Amino acid sequence: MSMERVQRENPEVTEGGHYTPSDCQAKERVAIIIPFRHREHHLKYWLHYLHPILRRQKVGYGIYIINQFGEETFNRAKLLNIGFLEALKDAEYDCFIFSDVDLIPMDDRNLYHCYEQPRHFAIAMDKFGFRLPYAGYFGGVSGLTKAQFLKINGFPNEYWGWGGEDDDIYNRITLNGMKVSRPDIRIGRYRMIKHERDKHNEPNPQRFTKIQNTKVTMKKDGIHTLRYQLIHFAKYPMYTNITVDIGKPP
Ligand code: UD2
Ligand code: MN
Repeated sequence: MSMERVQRENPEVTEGGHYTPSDCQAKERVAIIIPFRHREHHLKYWLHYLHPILRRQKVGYGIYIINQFGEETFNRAKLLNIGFLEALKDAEYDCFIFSDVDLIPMDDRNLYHCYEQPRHFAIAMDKFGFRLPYAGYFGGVSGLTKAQFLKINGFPNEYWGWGGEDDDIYNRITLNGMKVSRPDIRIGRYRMIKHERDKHNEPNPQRFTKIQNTKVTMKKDGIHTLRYQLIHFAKYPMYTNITVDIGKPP
């Protein structure tokens, strides 16, 4: 796969990775936020598959790659929080879809827009035998309206390394009186591009105790207390790249 090919095959996508259907009025504007570092190869495939799918679904959207600067421990949820704020600075979005860079939906009927309740899209993954691994699973690809996101104070900033942040987000949703909505199990199917665990994203040993305390931590840790430094903002033909320094674990 090459970026040139993706560009050639998606001439309707405008600079920064934006698309608006030409033959209808899209119901909402969707920002797609991807946490990222050193996954250039996956990104090409993700763009290759997703641009045509989203176009067929007639979604009005923009693609935002939130790239963690430096080599400190990776922090997926904090990058997603940054994506929410930065996308809103760029355009008026009503809906935010947070996706791993390696997840490709297999069914066009899994519609990338927002729902009455926070949405979990990636419910049947090849690596889990196309089944939901556990009832409270919220990893991979999820979507919240601006109001739903603000209601839960965004995502936690304090999960460094692999794991737990998705369960914390699930807790925030249920503790705030909302319910996760999901597609039919036959429709929410995904393939994950095979990969090894990245460097500097080791499993977070604190994750088991942290997810027990969401009720307390969600009030003081979230979108309202987000701190980061913008290093670089650039619009490329197929996506917008935002490189950020998010610091390191305490
Ligand atoms: C699972 C979840 C994911 C998240 C993670 C725990 C699935 C399919 N996904 O993913 O949503 O909850 O567990 O944190 O079950 N990334 C980079 N560079 C890095 C590290 C991570 O770009 O060095 C990004 C990338 O978008 C990647 C995502 O973070 O897809 C999640 O990391 P992963 O793919 O290594 O973790 P995985 O597959 O276990
Ligand atoms: Mn993965």
